[in-house]
Amino acid sequence: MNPLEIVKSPVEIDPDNFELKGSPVVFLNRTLGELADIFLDKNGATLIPSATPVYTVHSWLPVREWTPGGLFFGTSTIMPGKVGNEYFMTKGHFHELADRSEFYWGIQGKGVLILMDRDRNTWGEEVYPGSLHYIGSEIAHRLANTGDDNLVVGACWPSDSGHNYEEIAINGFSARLVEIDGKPVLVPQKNILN
Ligand code: PAN
Ligand code: ZN
Repeated sequence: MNPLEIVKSPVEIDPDNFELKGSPVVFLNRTLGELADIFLDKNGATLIPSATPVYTVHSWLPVREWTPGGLFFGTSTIMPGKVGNEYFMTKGHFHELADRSEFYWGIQGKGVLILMDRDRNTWGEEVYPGSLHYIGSEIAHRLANTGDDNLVVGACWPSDSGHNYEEIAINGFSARLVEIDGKPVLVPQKNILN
């Protein structure tokens, strides 16, 4: 950059679909085939084509991962849908440096941000356009789409957070977000496991 020059930022949010445009942007598409294990109803998952996109993430990583003091930015789009009566959702994770926090904010659609602390207490925050969410230290987080349209959520997290997916892959969250009588309800996992 030249002194006194006014330039455009290399990355911007597309106002039509909220995806990130520019460079460098990392794009991730998570299909049902690779996520089937996270849903309770394994049989229900086989009834949906495995190539069905469940969510996409566009991320701008302006610095190398693990750089202390930097920030990453992403927009996640969770598609509408259910496996059995469980809403389409993200894998969910603790951060690998588990004290690293994160902001989420609702941009489009409706859903629930599912949060779980280290004592395995799980609760949710409603996500809607304009909702703002501070995900504190040592809190696992997962997004679920409870609406009929795409749920789009912005996120900003420290560049030295990392992602610990393993713990959730093994132990899950202690509650699942399912539709009961047309409404989203967090149901303790032990009560719905066979
Ligand atoms: C988000 C998430 C994104 C996808 O950017 O990574 O919503 O969810 P999973 O990573 O759980 O698949 C974030 O929380 N970053 O830290
Ligand atoms: Zn995170």
